[in-house]
Amino acid sequence: MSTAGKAASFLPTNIIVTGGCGFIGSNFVRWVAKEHPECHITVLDKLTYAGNPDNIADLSDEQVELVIGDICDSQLLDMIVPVHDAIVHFAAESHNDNSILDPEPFIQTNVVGTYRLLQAARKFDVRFHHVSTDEVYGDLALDEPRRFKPDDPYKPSSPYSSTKASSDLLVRAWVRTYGVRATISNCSNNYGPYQHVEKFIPRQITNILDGRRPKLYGNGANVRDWIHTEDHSRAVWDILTRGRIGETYLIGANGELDNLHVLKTILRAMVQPEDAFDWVRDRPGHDRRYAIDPSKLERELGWHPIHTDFQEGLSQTIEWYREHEEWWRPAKEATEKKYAAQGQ
Ligand code: NAD
Ligand code: TDX
Repeated sequence: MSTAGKAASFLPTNIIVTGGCGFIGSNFVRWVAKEHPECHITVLDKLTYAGNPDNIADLSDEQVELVIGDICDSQLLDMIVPVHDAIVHFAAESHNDNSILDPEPFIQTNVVGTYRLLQAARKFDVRFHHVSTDEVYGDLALDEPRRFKPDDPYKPSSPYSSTKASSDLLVRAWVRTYGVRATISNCSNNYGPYQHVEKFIPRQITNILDGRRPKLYGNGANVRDWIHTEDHSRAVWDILTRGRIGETYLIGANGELDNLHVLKTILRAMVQPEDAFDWVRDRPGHDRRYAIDPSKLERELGWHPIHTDFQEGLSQTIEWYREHEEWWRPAKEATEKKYAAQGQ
């Protein structure tokens, strides 16, 4: 029997969050723990270089349990999935630059891992929400009035985005063929606390805190559509609990800004001269612009972003990195060494 199109409308009480020790996953876990204390959360995380158990260490052991393991491990999934009522799937290799250097882990985690989770969701009839990215739609020209819509064709450019696109297609097929109760969300660029120092905003903030110069790729004109990670968390919960099965929802907060503008905003907020940065080698195949049309999510589920003042959200994020040097310091040196080897 087809499940497509039906509203999920359920309140999960025992969920698995894959990748719950990463940036967005841990922010989601923290948000659910606070807003839905009735919901037990099992975090399934391999703790790659991007996963940090400290991100959720202060949450109650009774509500949040960490299982260290790989989403590709179907024996492990057979053990933990049956006692849960939903899987919220954040785990991924998530950094474009890494995918250009070595695509292999992206194929494994993003494609094979999603496949194994879908098989488990199917076997144990568990609700599945797949967290994906706007990058699956490719890029837009800088002057194009259009924004991405859920039914746009997939045109991924990088090894990362092509593996995310592949995983989305698997989810769509598992809904249609096997009746898996799944939804997909494709979100724009997130910012906020706990983001790895390899990513644009934390890299520049921690460079300045560390006495290094920020690094801007290409000509700085590339546009990203910024959303605070807490607004992303709320949208994922709304889709998980009230979204229509088989549907794709785009999550975005009307936050289009070019990279040069974002960098200058960081420099000003940190009382640095606006030209105190280095232009560095561009990313191969660098997507020009992402832009999300979130109207389906707003119309169907009544979701709206709360963090609408980017400058304010950015200032809070800068403060978080200023106050949490012990969190970012261990990864900083190796990250910058890797960039330097690439001329970035
Ligand atoms: P991240 O790199 O910060 O975290 C990824 C987490 O997944 C880490 O905790 C890591 O240990 C874990 N992980 C990786 N491989 C695993 C495996 N095989 N098994 C179990 N755990 C594994 O990523 P993020 O930026 O928080 O992104 C989370 C999700 O959101 C990803 O699916 C990403 O594609 C998507 N997304 C990210 C953004 C963004 O701006 N960062 C925007 C839209 C969508
Ligand atoms: O040092 C830098 N200098 C720079 O100019 C870095 C690290 C990046 N950039 C540019 C490249 C991009 O145009 O900044 C922009 C943002 O870069 P990233 O933080 O690497 O993000 P992006 O490639 O846009 O992808 C992000 O958003 C979509 C996430 O990493 C993905 O996981 C998500 O799917």
